[in-house]
Amino acid sequence: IPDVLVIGEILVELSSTEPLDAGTALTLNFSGDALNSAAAAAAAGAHTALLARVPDDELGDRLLERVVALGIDTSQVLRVAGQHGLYLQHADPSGAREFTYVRRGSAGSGLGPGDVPLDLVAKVGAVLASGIACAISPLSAKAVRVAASTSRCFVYDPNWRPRLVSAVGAGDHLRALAQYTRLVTPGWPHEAQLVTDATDPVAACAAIRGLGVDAVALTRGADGVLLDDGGRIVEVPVIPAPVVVDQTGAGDSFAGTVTARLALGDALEEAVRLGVAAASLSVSGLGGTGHVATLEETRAHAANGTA
Ligand code: KDG
Repeated sequence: IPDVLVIGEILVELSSTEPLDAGTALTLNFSGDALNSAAAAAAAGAHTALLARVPDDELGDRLLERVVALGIDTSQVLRVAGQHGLYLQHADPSGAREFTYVRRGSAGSGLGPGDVPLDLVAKVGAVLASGIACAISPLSAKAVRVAASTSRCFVYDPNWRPRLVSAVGAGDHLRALAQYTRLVTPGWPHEAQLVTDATDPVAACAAIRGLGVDAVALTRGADGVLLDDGGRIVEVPVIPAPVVVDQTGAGDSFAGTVTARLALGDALEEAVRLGVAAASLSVSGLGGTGHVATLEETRAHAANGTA
């Protein structure tokens, strides 16, 4: 039985640090928030499985080789006919990072409630899913809901992507899952404010708990994480990144690491500290899984952060 089950779509990633144009060189990799967070969970020491639909073609074979190389259990991956979901990670004309998706109707977005192995879901230590899995199709959103309601410890990362879902839609997904959620990890302010008008982070956490969530880890960029565990508030400072190449997947690394450590029995505050450290190390590689720190590296980095 895995410690952690991550639900979502694994994407083909084509990345460049340049704006897109004819002739732009792109690097092929595999990513998607579910893969990024599963990789982090596996690296954090948890037996981690991915529940995902993957096209039954040669590119799908290469994708799964990468999943296995990241230490992830593929026994819950379903091979199906269909197209890959793809995203281009590139710069916009101002140089800021941008994602362009080619994923509507993808095989991965066809994951449905009937694909969820309920017996297994009830037994795994924790289940992690994100707002992206809810945004890609109503069917996939239902699969997440069924898994959340069956899991003993459901972690939800809102991961709001305006190019995939409106603010109203993203807020509705969070509200629908709140009653099943042990921990939610919204970014401040945009993701938290999907469901609350609060302009103060502590008040926002209280409002989100009011929806039925047990604990909130509000990620505030350079201001660190504000953890509200049933009303007990803890500030967890960021740990400066030793090398910054690309922020993609940092939030996924945080969510995956925290979920893994919770499933393995760490106290929530300790899990969050390790999540912060793993996210800080993850930005040293290009793309969603460009650098996945080992638990040893993460622990050492966390210790530096508190020294
Ligand atoms: O968090 C990083 C993800 O956004 C990236 O890997 C692509 O999964 C992705 C998405 O749907 O945006």
